Amino acid sequence: MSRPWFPDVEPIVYRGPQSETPLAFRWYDPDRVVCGRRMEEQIRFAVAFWHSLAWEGSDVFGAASFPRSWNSAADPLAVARDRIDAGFELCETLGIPFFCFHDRDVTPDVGSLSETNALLDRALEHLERGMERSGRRLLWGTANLFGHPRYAAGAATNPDPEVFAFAAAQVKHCLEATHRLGGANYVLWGGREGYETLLHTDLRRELDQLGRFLVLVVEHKHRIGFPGTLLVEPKPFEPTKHQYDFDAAAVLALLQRYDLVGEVALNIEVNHATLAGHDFTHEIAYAVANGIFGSIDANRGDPRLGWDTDQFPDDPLEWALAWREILGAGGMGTGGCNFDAKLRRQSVDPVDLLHAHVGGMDAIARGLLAAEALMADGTLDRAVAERYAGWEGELGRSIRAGGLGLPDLERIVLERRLSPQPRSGGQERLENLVRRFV
Ligand code: XUL
Ligand code: CO
Repeated sequence: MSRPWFPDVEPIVYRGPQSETPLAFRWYDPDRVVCGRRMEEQIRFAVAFWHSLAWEGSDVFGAASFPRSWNSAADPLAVARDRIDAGFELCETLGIPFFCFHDRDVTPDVGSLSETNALLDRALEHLERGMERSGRRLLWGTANLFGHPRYAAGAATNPDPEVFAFAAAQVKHCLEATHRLGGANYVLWGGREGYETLLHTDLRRELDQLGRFLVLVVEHKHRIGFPGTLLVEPKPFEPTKHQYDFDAAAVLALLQRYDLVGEVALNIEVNHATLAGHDFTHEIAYAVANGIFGSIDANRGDPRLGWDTDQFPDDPLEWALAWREILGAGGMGTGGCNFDAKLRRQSVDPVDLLHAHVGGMDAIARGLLAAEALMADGTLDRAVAERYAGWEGELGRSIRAGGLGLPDLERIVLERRLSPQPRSGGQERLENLVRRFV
């Protein structure tokens, strides 16, 4: 290892729920088998290059507040190498197996596309060597199609086809880089794919542009033989007022309309779900129910602030319910839990990154253990099965099979003098039950 970016910190290990050591795991125990897989393989944690390495604490009101030695070199390639080394040191200290990056988290835009790509490729050689040495893997890569002013009016949905072309060229390069690095997935977050006002927006045209763009990415994935999963990450607003990829349901509609079901799945982010007015678990359940669950961006919002605060996860109950859906669907597949989460601006020390990840990892691991116990207990699943039991009976089965029309159903009600009575949903009883496991 080059030099220690996180000095005086030993690799963080599991010490159990009673431990009082601040930098230790109380719940995340990578080798413990949960629902048939080691916890590390079940959760598949990833460090996000943008929030944890590139970002230095700036916000819309103020400048960078974090001194980050790995970002201080004069030359962009030297910054990239230091940043990458710091990233692997962060992953190794935390025992996190994966990382995620945008092309522009590694190297900046330096003018022409060919110069920008050449610089990125040189930095990625260093990344590749670091992966080999450290055994860390790429959960996903993505192209930043929102930072540069050229994308102010969107990338795929820009009124200027030259911007569409530029974005397509950028994604081509980034998808190929992700493939070369053995990435498990490739993510498309809509960024500025939305609008501020309909006064200057042709919504129908922009939707078609977005559909076309996604089709081109799918085509190229097959052209180069990328075996990973393509993921779209829904978000309701921010940076635009209204994003076309609002939530899981809106993205499913896009996939259906542009014939992309089966080609693209979802990267669901906690804070994006809550901004869309949904529980995180709802978005997961909706994706699972429609066969498009892919991966997770782990974070949380603040219920009092209506924006994307991207705080580290802290609620095992929320995660227990999410895990119940994910485990029910057979697990993460190629996906994982990427910490799309950032420090608060006053947490200026590099060691704050370690505390943040430790807390987030423990919350998610504790939720996983709770979900396992809840499912093993079986009471909750039995309560759900019982609630729908009628649908397994003669009437329910006939309706589901599609053999009965409205006149048939009318006849059944009249002949059998049906008078269905309300039954308790038992919500409070079930809430108490779930709390026993968290
Ligand atoms: C923005 C966001 C992005 C995506 C990747 O809110 O979540 O970081 O995850 O572009
Ligand atoms: Co995200």
